[in-house]
Amino acid sequence: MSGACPALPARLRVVDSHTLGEPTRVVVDPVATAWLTGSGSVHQQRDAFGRDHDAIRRALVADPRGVDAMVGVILVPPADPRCRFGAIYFNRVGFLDMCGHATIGLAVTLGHLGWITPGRFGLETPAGVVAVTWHGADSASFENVPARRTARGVHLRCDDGREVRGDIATSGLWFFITSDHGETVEPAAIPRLAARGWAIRRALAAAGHTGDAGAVIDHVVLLGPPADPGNDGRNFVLCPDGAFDRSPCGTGTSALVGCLHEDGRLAEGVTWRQESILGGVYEAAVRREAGAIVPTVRGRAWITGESLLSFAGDDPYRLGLPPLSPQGTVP
Ligand code: PYC
Repeated sequence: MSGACPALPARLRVVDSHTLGEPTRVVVDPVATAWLTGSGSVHQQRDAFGRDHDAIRRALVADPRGVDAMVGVILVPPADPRCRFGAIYFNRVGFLDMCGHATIGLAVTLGHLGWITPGRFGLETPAGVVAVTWHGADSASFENVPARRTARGVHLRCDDGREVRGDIATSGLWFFITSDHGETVEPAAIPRLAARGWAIRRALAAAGHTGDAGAVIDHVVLLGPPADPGNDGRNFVLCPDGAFDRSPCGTGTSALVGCLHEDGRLAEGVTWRQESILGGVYEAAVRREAGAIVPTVRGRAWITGESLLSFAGDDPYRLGLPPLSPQGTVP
């Protein structure tokens, strides 16, 4: 049960936050530098961490120390000279190339610690360079890697009999985005929305749809009208760990505004207010640069704790509980 993991210390400092309800845990303990066995780009360092220390990932964010939907962040030295920090993102089932809510949580955490002052800094992620701005207090934004739609109006026949049409798009992570899902996007429908999301994931896998280089399309965005007429839309986002995003999903909102722009529904520089299933709002916009669509997303995060996690040597769940359900798998 406990497994060996000599690189995991008995105590580890972390700062926790939530971005419109979606939790982030940033490791702020110097011991984490010992985990960095790789060199080169953040992508390469992330792969080396996954190869040599994957047990630490679950120990940090899975039960009993993590909470549902939590994304962890480990800071690494950036290779790109434009960047001040590098970030590795992960959840209880694996790694993420980029994570919008965790980037906002990271900026607010760095500000809270006094490691940055308000302003802009470069962040190297496995997906590429992201320009992050801490606006002070709870507010942060990030200019994401470009948004790209790779397939439009994809038809899927789900194993529950429903047929859906939607787009495959990316902006750091891979998404299937659809309004054609037959559900009401409201909190009372979360179990049905999650079931619909999984049915779509199975249909994507069965039909062989992937992102670049066979990447799994592991996030599903179900769109609906906003609850607040002051906003532009609402979403439910199913994440690969089986949790739904409590925030409107930073990378998902980036991919969405890219599609809206391509469809002529969102002009450059105009703000799109994206509501989450719980009602939290990201403000997003796009600009064009050398043909690419560059999204920016702004949101708010709050510190929820500064903790010293304990990993006692005789704790049978020192490395986290084993996966308890088929979440994160496409049966
Ligand atoms: O905000 O990009 C995001 C995100 C991805 C998964 C959970 N949150």
